[in-house]
Amino acid sequence: MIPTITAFANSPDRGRGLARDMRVRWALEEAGQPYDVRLVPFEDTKSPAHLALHPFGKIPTYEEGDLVLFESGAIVLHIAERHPGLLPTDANGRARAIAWIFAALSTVEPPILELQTAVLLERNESWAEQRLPAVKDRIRLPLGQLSRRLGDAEWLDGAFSAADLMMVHTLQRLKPSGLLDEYPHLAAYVARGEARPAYRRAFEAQFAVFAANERAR
Ligand code: GTB
Repeated sequence: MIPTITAFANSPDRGRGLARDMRVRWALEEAGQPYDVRLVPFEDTKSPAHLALHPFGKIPTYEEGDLVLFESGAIVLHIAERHPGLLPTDANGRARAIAWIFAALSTVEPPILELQTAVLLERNESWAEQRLPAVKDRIRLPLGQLSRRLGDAEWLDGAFSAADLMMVHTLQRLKPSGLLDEYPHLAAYVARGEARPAYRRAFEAQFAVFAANERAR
């Protein structure tokens, strides 16, 4: 059965792969699983039809027959559990990969989101400039720890897995801040992820939406 995912019709990142449908597209490409995409205009994310799929009115969602999923982590894990190549086959390796997925989402990502909030939503506040150094330091702590653990290994724990997919996509958001460049091991790790053919295919597919919008203007 071909799953359908949702993505922004007009992603604010202008097709740079930062919205979270990219994680799902990338996992599906790694799995060799064809998929359909339903584009949702930003203003429709809170429509009753979309809220029926996603209780918080966000993208991505994933529909496969009777199954409807939301949360990019849960969707990627679902895909990884059903296709070979995205999770180790041994039980302990699998458990460790799932731990890294949680680490990406609940340890590394939250301070990165805080920086985005500070830069995008709070930039006009009188205290915005004062707050930034503390926000950046809260990112540097897990980044330094992650960088030391990764060292010059290719991937987090042996072969590439869904854990690397989630971590690479989480770290990518830091690129404009310059923070990633402070950690050469992590910058190289992200570049390795982006060089994967499945990543490239996923990126081109989401960029095509932006390119089509531009042509229609
Ligand atoms: N925890 C959820 C998940 O992982 O699936 C978070 C989903 C989420 O925040 N989705 C965002 C959304 O639908 C899009 S990805 N927002 C609509 C809303 O909140 O009303 C976040 C995102 C959007 C744009 C960029 N960008 O342009 O750079 C980056 C990330």
